[in-house]
Amino acid sequence: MLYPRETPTREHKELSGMWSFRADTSADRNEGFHQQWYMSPLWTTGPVIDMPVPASYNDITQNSTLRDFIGWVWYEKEVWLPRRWLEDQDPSRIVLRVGSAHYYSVVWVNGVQVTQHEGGHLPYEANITSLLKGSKGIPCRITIAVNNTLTPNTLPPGSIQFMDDPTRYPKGYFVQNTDFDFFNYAGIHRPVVLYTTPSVYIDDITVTTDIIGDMGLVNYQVIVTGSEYYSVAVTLRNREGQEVATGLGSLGQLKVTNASLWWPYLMTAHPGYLYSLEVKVTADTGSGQSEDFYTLHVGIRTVQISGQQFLINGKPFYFHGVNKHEDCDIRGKGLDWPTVLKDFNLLKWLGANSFRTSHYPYAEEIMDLCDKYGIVVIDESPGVGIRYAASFGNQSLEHHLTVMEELVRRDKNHPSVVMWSVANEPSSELREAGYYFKTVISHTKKLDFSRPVTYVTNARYDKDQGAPYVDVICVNSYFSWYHDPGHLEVIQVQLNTQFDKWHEKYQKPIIQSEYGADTIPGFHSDPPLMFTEEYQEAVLRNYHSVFDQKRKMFVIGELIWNFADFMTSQGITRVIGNKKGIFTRQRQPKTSAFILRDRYWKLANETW
Ligand code: GCB
Repeated sequence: MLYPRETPTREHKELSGMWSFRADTSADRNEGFHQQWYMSPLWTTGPVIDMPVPASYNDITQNSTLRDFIGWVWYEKEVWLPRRWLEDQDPSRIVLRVGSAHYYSVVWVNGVQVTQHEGGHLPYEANITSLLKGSKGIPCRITIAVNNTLTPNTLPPGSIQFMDDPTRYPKGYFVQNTDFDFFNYAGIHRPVVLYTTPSVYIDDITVTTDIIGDMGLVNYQVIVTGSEYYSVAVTLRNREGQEVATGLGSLGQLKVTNASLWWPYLMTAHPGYLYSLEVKVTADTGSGQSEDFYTLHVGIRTVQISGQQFLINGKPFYFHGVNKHEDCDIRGKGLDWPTVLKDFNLLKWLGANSFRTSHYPYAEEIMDLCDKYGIVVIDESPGVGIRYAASFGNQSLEHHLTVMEELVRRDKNHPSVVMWSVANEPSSELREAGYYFKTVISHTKKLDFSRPVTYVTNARYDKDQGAPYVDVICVNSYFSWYHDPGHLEVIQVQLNTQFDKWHEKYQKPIIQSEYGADTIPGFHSDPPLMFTEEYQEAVLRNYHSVFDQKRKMFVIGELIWNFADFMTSQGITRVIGNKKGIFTRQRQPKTSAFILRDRYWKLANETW
């Protein structure tokens, strides 16, 4: 599914801003469907409030019921479309696209259901042309019902627990259980847009690249929908807009002499070099000629695992970066440009060359910036907290395969994406996990042969059932925190053992995909005590000294947990969220940020 870009043949109407909103607080959370709230303006069904889109709804009001709400919420917006979109003789398609809404969505336009979608982190769209053509003068009323309930078969999984004891809980009381450590923010998290395409249109483009000597090869495939009679012409332009290669036909290879390669941040003075691939489709529609035009950024680079090394453009790449979350005050997981840019500026300041999209796919707008700035990405699916036995069953597996299809379809053309991660910390020691991960990983490799695939484990090296199928071992460990809390002196021996055992068994490159310690900014103690800035610093230094012994051998990366403090559900181990950030939730540095900055810049200078 192509990102909706404005081009000479495509128009775009962004629907960000204020929407009408109503949570269905009825006992069975189903009044909206019974009473068909989509049939008339939402305000006619009962009280509505204003709600910004994109944003999580949870932290927008002062109402704790809405903050912790589980069930259907209803969004509605009325928009006028440009008259030329609606004229009968105009053959363009009108598409409604939602960047993401967590978790289930059902969408109506003027009371007619146009689509539904399961999954909270990937886009979906509906062709609504036939509903609107000829409807001169009628506003377009878009209703989106969104439900955040997680079950053993959703991704991430969860379970609803009813509390039936009337002496302890009010009637009908239930809670949402999950096995992941971030707040289950919900709502319409990414932009909603209406866009047009011609009736014969570019449906998909797939690009893979290769390098031979100083020549870059760009293999492309264009899928056109709407007619069998069309021609495809492609032009590749450099940053200056000069044409560097052209091709005809929907499948082909472009050769770029003296190619400027896409390099990660800090591996060259000009990271993130992007060409622009212009795709033009001309079709005979019977009533005349139609043309569609789309441009796609292309980074020429290769990714390869060779022995114990991870190579980008044939050079060993060491991941020195972070794990992130889409998380911020007030807007929760809603796309927020100031936060996005601040985060990229902090990554650059830190000298971080990479991050993992822990624990779900991030906004497409963020992926575009990774391409542009040369930030390398391990692109993770929402497969976090797969810890219920039922979550390894066929229904879950089928859904996981579908999610991987949607994720690869969305992100396959990003040069910044160098590896897929299909899950984080599943119960991979369970017998069922072997078949499950073998299937998900081989499916992902069939979808994209050009990138390695992994998942992130915290199981023991001799218990993990999925490790035989991954290309890179990604291990999380929290020595002196969850294990032997307070005992900094065990870190080095335990970490050495961890690396050596995994390596002995699998002979694969290893990334330390999480390590860290909760830290309340401003808490100090020397000698270090848990939760102080000194303790976080000491944990980091102990881990780093082992990384330094092993990184010339088979350790190919270190990703701190976490870039910034983030919100979690309430619990006795979380003091207003997870505090393992090296930045606060407001993006101010703790002492550890300076430690890592020093280290990452040294690593960058030493390696290249
Ligand atoms: C982990 C999880 C991450 C948690 C982190 C922690 O292993 O992968 O989601 O937030 O530990 O701080 O507990």
